[in-house]
Amino acid sequence: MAYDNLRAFIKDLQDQGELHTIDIEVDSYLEITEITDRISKQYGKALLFTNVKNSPYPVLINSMGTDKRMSMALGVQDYDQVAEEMQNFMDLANYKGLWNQLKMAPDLYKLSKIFPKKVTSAPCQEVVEEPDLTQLPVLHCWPKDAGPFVTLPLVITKDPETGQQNMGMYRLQVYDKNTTGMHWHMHKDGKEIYEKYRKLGYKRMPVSVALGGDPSLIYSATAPLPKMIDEMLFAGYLRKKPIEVVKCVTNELFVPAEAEFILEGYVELDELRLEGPFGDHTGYYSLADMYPVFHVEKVTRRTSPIYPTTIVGQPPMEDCYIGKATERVFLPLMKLMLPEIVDMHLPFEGVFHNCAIVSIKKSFPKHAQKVMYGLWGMGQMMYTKMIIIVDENVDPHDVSKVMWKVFNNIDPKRDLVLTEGPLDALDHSSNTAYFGHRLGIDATKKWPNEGHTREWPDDIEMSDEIKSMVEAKWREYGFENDPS
Ligand SMILES: Cc1cc2nc3c(=O)[nH]c(=O)nc-3n(C[C@H](O)[C@H](O)[C@H](O)COP(=O)(O)O)c2cc1C
Ligand SMILES: [Mn+2]
Repeated sequence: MAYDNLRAFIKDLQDQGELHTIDIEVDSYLEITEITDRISKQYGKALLFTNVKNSPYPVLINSMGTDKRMSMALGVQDYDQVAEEMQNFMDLANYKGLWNQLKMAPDLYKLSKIFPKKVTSAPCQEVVEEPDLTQLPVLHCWPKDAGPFVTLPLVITKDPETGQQNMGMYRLQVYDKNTTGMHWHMHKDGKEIYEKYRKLGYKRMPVSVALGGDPSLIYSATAPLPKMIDEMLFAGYLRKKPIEVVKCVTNELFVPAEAEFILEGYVELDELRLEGPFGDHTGYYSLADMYPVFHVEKVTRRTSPIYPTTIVGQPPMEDCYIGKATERVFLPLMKLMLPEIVDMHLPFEGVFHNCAIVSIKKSFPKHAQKVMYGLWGMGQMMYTKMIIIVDENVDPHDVSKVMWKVFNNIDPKRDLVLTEGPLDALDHSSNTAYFGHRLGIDATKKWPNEGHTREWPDDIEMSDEIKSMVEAKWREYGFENDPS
């Protein structure tokens, strides 16, 4: 089921017993973080704070903080439902040229049903006002943060050459009433578009930021989509209904009509300012660095808007589930390019880009190495610091099993691959920002034609016959639980 907007999602969370409302006064300085962190670690409910000190607006947090709520946000029972349809979407979104258009005529009809739909009046423009970001209940998340940060923003930009919009989630450090940092990392689409404006000689680029909207739209801003795909189109696909968009009051960008707040403005192309530190999803503070500045010219909003946010820190937290959705939704695409992949697991502790465990159908010597290099060449997988490859009979989600294979199956000199290449901007371990060393671990069974001349022992496993016999007699042995 698609939600029209954030409040429809909140209502459903409430109806399903997934929302806890807190009406006593709370402070956006650290207190909301401490409450939410505890609830996250207990795998608890979404939280709605209705009475936040020094702000007229309520705060919604942890709304996608379990697999159940993340699935609700995507409008599905479980992630696999979305994964199944991913291929169709890529075919659709990638249509090019007349021949393809003709070939895909029936599909284009489908595309027309998910393309963002322009409207002329919108709830997100019920109120148009001068910016005062200090009115928003922006969280100062952690003690050593440089200030308050907007943590769930949908940053909308437009490619100056193709005219296509992009929507990415990049945190905003609030500096004062009308300026924030713009923390798009080096490898992201927002930054690439910024560089295009610079190269073309512009002085500033239009940027608008939406807060709120259908949760599938919020998710889409985080999804590692190929550059040519507008995240709003993807959101339309997820919700099987177009995202309604409205033109901004002060610039040419189209923003989600159902959002709670829109911050309209621009980024100067020759201005940088110190941004951070910020307690980040690695569980560490990301270091202060120079980033562009976002100047807000107008705030438009609903009459009674709700401020959506999240906190990141030591896992598990809400963003882990956003990442888990991405792991599941994008697996079919990876399989398209690397069909030998059976399954993949990005453990929470690896905060997505530090560890990928991948099971493969191994069919030729050094196949594991081929998959590692393939992944390091693929979109945002390029900065996966550690890739562990196991055989297809090992479930990558069973980390204990995986570690058993790693500890026992590897000859370190032969089976470890050390490469140098891009790392995520948040990596603090490398002595150089943005690049460093990555490790591949081939934990598969080694074959004679890979140079392993000794016999490789079998896994110890009981015969099916004895297993069935024992299962059948389980209760006769006096056990009351299931035999599994
Ligand atoms: C809660 C949250 C906060 C994020 N903050 C940032 C950020 O500050 N900077 C950044 O470059 N990416 C950040 N990301 C990751 C990007 O949103 C993600 O890589 C996305 O695919 C970028 O979109 P793009 O490819 O269109 O640039 C964040 C993700 C989440 C879930
Ligand atoms: Mn993008």
